[in-house]
Amino acid sequence: MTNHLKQRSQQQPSTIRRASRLGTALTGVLLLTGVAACGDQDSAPQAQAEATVARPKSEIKLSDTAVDMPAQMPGGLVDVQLDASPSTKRSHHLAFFRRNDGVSVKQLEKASDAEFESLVTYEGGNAQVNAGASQALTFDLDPGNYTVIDFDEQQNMLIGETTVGARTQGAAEPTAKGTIKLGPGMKITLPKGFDGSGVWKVVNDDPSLPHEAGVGRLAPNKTSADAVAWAKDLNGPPPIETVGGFGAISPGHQGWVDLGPKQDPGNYLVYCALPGSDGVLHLAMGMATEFPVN
Ligand SMILES: [Cu+2]
Repeated sequence: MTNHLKQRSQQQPSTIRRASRLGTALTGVLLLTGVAACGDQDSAPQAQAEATVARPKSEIKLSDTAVDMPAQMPGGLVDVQLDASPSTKRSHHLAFFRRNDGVSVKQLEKASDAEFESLVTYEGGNAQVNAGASQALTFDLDPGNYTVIDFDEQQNMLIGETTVGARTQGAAEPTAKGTIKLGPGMKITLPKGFDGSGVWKVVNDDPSLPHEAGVGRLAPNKTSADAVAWAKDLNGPPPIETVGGFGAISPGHQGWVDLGPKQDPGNYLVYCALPGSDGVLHLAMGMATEFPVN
């Protein structure tokens, strides 16, 4: 895993590099979630009665030395607040990996690129949090054992561990302005009126691949085609700067991200910079959709 990530970090400028790491690290929670939620709703009266349950909250403190996270987290929908210490000198990009049953932390650390994806479920993550800043996310976590990796720009990793317990039954989904659909295939579908601010739901509709929803600002006079072309060889300055997003999630999974206040006017992209098994970034295969901020 380490080599896999390092390799990408050396190739990619920091903004995309970060998003890609996020994507890789963060994906993976919602397949089971979606299935469970459907099952729960089979009993309509019960589901209605339970819909008043508040979503549980978890806080993760980020510093230069540790990922300070709860040893146990609730399963299902959970609001997660990432708070970066004002004194931290690194950026923080977290990825939540649920280790498949029986997979140890050591196995993950030793895994090759090809092995890694078969050992985990991508459960989501953030794009980047810097010193003194916070990020609000809502995950839909599958119960199990997790390795949470906090990457900085140089691909240094801080590793946290947590155990995710049973799903909170009846917790309501966050109120979102719409849903960003990842896949199927190298396609991102933005909801009508998507403006890159506020709370958005992200779902992975791909049958087999993890995807992320990075949000980036295009450099002046650059287009999504320029970003796609750049992602093919990563030569020269990136035409896009990451401003937020939700990390990688496995097929059938979902999450929510608060993209914050309105961005500066300009042209933006929602993109996925996860690498495929051949190392080619999904972005290079056209996985980006442009939107304006007026
Ligand atoms: Cu993708």
